[in-house]
Amino acid sequence: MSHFDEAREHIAGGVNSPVRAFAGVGGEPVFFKSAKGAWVETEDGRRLIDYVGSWGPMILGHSDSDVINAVVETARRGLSFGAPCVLETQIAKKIRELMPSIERVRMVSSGTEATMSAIRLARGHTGRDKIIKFEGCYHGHSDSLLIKAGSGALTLGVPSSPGVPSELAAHTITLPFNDTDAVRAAFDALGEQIACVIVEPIAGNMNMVLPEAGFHETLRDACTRAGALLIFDEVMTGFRVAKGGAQSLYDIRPDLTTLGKIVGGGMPAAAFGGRADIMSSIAPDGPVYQAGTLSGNPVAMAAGLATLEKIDAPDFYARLSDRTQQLVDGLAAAASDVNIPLAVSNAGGMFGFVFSDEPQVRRFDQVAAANIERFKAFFHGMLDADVYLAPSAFEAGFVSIAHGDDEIEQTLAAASKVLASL
Ligand code: KE4
Repeated sequence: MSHFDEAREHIAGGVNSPVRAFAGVGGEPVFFKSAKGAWVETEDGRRLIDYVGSWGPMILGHSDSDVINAVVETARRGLSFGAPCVLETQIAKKIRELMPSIERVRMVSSGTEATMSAIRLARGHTGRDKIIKFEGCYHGHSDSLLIKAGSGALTLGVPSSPGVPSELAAHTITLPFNDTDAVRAAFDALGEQIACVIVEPIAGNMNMVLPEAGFHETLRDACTRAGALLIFDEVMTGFRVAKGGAQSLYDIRPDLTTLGKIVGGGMPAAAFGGRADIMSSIAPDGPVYQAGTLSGNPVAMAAGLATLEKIDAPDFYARLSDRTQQLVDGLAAAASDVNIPLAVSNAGGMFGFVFSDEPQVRRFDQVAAANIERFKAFFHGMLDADVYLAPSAFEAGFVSIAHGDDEIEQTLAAASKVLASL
């Protein structure tokens, strides 16, 4: 019996999060046993170069000794208190130092919780119900965000999952990413009803899609004019694409930011925060309720704080960006050598590649129209060559500071062979 078969006898779908099940690429998922630096060791004794990094948190590489030591030392003093501890204040100060738009922060335990709370806060603070999100962006699995576009551009949303009441879906408007005309039309039609816009400032859940020039400025200006809040969902991009996240790359000051992944250093921790006047609406200061037994858990705070302190090192992002650029340039060259159309993108330690004829993908429909079967074959060819990529054509990839020349060269050598075989 395989690990997956046994897991399926006890765990729904055999996994605790759907993307891990390899449904997007076929075959059985790889079971990890341990990980160090850029490498993971599987239950069947293989060593793989890892470009998923737990979907983003492992920017230092797996099992960073300083993070592990911080976790162990903190755990020895107690796993959870349900009472304030200074570690929570220390990481809050560090987050604010790295992201000045965040004047007050609230720690939570997952990105879903962060975005769900930020949406409720935006609705409570503005007294409005409607929200705008973008096609291809994922913000976790809370009801208001599991919504896809209705039949028309401005018709209100429909659930993208059973279990989401249609009445709730009706308050979510889904627009095409990078479509500034659609944004303006939505605000012209519904501006005073809109509580917020939530956006992945660099989209990482439809592979990787960069914003076009002017897109974020249009969002910022439309929200300001209408009295709506701009929420940057930086769960993935925060501390990943730059020390100050995507908001520092595009020089945009969102009203609220959500964080996850790296902020927890691999432990269950996430956050939302932003303008002090808005955050004052959150309980206990304000009427918008939000809570969590393990919010600010000391062991998770220790992992996150140790991580944020290490990424704040001189030239950390210059080195990380160079490594990622080396990877995507190599992938593009290898595909070009065998006349396979491949659109690549990267920012900081995040990258994407789409088997598309488009030189750059800018919208979800372009990613959906790409050659998914070719992606699946590439994924498995690379896995056979001991390179672990995200098991879905709709996910981004992640490079850690522990990925060195050897790992990149081994990856590109494998890619050349696999691409030539497609
Ligand atoms: P979590 O609830 O999974 O911690 O975070 C939700 C979330 C929110 N916002 C963005 C931009 C995200 O990318 C995510 C979660 N990302 C996925 C990978 N694309 C997590 C992997 C999974 O679902 O297992």
